[in-house]
Amino acid sequence: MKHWILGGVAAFALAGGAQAQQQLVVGHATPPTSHYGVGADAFIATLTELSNGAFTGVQAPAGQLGGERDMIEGLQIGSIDLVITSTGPLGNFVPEVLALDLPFLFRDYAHARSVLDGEIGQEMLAAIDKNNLVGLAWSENGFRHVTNSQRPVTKPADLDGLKLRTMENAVHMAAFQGMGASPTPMAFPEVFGALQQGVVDGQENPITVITASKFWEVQGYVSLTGHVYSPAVVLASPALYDGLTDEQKGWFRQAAAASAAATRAEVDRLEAEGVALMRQNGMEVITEIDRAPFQALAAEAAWPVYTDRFGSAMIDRILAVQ
Ligand code: EAX
Repeated sequence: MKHWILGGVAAFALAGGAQAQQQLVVGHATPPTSHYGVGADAFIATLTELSNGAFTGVQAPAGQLGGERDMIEGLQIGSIDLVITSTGPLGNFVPEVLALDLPFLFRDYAHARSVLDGEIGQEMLAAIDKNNLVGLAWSENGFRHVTNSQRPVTKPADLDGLKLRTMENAVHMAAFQGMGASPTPMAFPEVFGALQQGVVDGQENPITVITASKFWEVQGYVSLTGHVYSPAVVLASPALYDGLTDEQKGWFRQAAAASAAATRAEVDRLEAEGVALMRQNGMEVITEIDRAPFQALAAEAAWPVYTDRFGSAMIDRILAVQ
């Protein structure tokens, strides 16, 4: 009798009387103090607080779990819990999302955030959910700019012949092909080394990523082309998320919203301070760019990659958002 009671008490404690703690891992491709790192920390802190410690977490930064495409695949097979990623490779899994990576589609940050925080953003998260992923919230990477080691880029002809690393994204590759560069798709963890070795001459990324990655060590020029607004998204593995209670799912969504807010605030900070930081570290920053010729070539080459498959209704809806 005594052993049974003892066993019963122990079993009760293990069954949840004493809150079992689960440690999660949040993967992303940029340094731990980057805009994604700040977002990962905010996610973890918020979830830990809301769950009263039932869930804790650590970030796996800087591509420790692989490139963004690898991490998305890890979510699908359940080997990775949570990822903060750009939409770059996501279009290979959720083609509807390619609309968000079209060059020169979003007017500015306010426009992009209005779209993603509204019904279009919700529709895109629902499309993500249909592809063995869970889209928790839209976060942010930022407007992308061209860096290279060869020359200042002020007009499309300056891109001629440049070997330019792009994300593994059909829209981006078509855009740079159209603008005259030679696009090379590559996972982000390989980019710094490829630039250092001269495998590619340049790449394109937001100020957040250029500064966090210290690309000034291997790139002498940055041209503020702002050719693509690069969304980011907080994703969960269905293997993790589907096993949660409704209350716990609410905690994860609140934590994802806090993550996105922290990342956006860091993007705003670096948009204000990043040009000076890049110049202080030796980059020639070309700020005065006539974007019209870039826009004409990029849109003509890249938009059909999306519209041939989905038409232009979504584009028209995005353009109509104030
Ligand atoms: O999401 O691959 C890229 O250029 C991305 O901007 C980077 O991984 C951050």
